[in-house]
Amino acid sequence: MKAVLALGSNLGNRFQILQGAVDALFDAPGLEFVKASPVYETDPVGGPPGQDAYLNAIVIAETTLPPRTLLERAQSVENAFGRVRSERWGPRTLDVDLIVVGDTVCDDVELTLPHPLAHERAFVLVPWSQADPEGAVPGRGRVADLLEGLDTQGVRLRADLNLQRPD
Ligand code: A4P
Ligand code: MG
Repeated sequence: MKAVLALGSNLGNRFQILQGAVDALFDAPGLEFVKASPVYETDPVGGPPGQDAYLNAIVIAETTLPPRTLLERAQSVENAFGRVRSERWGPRTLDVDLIVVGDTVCDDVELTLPHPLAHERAFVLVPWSQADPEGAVPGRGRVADLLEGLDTQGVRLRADLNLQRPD
């Protein structure tokens, strides 16, 4: 199955954290790296006022893992980077969200797929459209079409930062 993962960081050495997350995510069987998007600097959406800007990127992968197992992998990588869960949408060293996993549709509190807000978030859709111009959110439509209705001003390319394939 194709899996689309969204990475975000707005605390600490943000780029180093994103690259470390890419390395850690693929450091075990069941998940194969396909492509990383460019890195974007993005205005925070939601959360407390005065948060610093995020770095966001999308990673495309192939997986044989059940979505739950993939979520556990994502959460253990978050934890490894010192993620402290305090405030919803608050600042974080690392956030790893599953955006889509194949055509899985599920609606649990613990795992909602496709990600319930991905289709309206420019900080997800802009990098995703660069990594995979044919990408689509099951039930919502093509990424390129979803982007048409969105304000993308708060999402700025950081051409100086490029994620490398996992080591
Ligand atoms: N969960 C359910 N579905 C999923 C999924 N598809 N992927 C559950 C990942 N997790 C999922 O998430 C809370 C719970 O969601 C988890 O326990 C998991 O079981 P969390 O990461 O602990 O908390 P959170 O991230 O603070 O809350 P939430 O609602 O997940 O927020 P989001 O949607 O992750 O948004 N602005 C910019 N510019 N860039 C960002 O990256 N990120 C957020 C966080 C807000 N604003 C942002 C950005
Ligand atoms: Mg999250």
